[in-house]
Amino acid sequence: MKLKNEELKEKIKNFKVEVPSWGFSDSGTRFKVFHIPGAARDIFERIEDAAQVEKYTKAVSAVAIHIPWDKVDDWKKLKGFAQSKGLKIGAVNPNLFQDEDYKFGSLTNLDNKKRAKAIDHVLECIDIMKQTGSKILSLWLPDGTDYPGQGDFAKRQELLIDSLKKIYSALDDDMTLLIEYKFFEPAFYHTDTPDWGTAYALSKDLGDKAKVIIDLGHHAQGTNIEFIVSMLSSRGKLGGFHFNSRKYADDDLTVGSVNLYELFLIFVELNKFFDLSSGKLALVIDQSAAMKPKIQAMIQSVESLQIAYLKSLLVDKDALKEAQLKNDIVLAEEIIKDAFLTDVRPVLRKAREEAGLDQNALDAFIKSGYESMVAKKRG
Ligand code: RM4
Ligand code: MN
Ligand code: MN
Repeated sequence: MKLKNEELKEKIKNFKVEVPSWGFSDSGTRFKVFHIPGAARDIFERIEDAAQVEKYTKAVSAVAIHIPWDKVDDWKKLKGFAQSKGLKIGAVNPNLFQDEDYKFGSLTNLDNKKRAKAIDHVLECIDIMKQTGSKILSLWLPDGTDYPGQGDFAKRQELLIDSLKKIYSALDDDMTLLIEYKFFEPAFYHTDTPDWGTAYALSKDLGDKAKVIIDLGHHAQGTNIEFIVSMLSSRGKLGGFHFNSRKYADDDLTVGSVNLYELFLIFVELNKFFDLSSGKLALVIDQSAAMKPKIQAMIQSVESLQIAYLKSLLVDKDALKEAQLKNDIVLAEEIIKDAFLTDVRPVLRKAREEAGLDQNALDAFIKSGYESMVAKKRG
């Protein structure tokens, strides 16, 4: 059975994603940071820009923040500011990769003082969650080594789980710790949380409040991410997503720009375990469009997610099941492709219209003149 247009519209109206504060500021590569005129300079401007994405899409649930990049003196005030813009503070992301003391590791550092400093930083992030009403601690660990012999894997894991336990015990019952894995960068020989299996094992050791977050740019080329979704979800350990696109490395390009079919297949798998219109999974965009105008790039990403989601809802599940039972490989694949190749943009436009939005979000935003206004105001 395929979903009717009415059901699709209902689903898409309730489908919300978090946007990253860091996606609205100047960013670059390790070669150069380019300035985009009017790009947000602090968390207040980042929230203002996120509110633009919400204004034209009505698909933004919250703004994920990065500490200390988004640090303010008064967190209650920031929470109120976000609310005044119709937004919430979403996932809080500690930064364990930019302090001199973390050169040889943060949560795995052999030096007790430096390790304690890293733990304290994450505890500070939990305190920020309490003040802003955030329920998600999103932890990416940069720790690793560059050369064989540099570190002892098992010892580092021992220190890591010990640090994580201290962090875990500070979480409120309704908070979730998401562990984000990545197999390279900034370390190149090994990282301490390289893959979903390691993140899964760590989350198992910690308990129910710990889960795994998948970043689409953090796998070796060709990895079947849909399979990872299935493995983690069926074990109750998938906690969220960092959406972006990549061609070669952790490119953080706008969502759906390089491989929309992969994104669609991920949603097909997600739908088996979650109602994505329920807000239960932390769906976060993690991109930094170095060359594109930031808000336009974010609207593009939101739209790609909406399109991939709508297409995934079109898979005829009963027919697929039957084809699988008969081992009719060709038919099974055709059912998947049929959904992917359906143009869902008319449904999206209709849903937008019914929600009082302009049918073309990107166009409406560009024509609004917001970009030239902030370029003048922000200098
Ligand atoms: C990492 C990872 C994290 C993000 C940092 C900036 O590669 O994706 O989620 O916080 O980059
Ligand atoms: Mn990420
Ligand atoms: Mn990344």
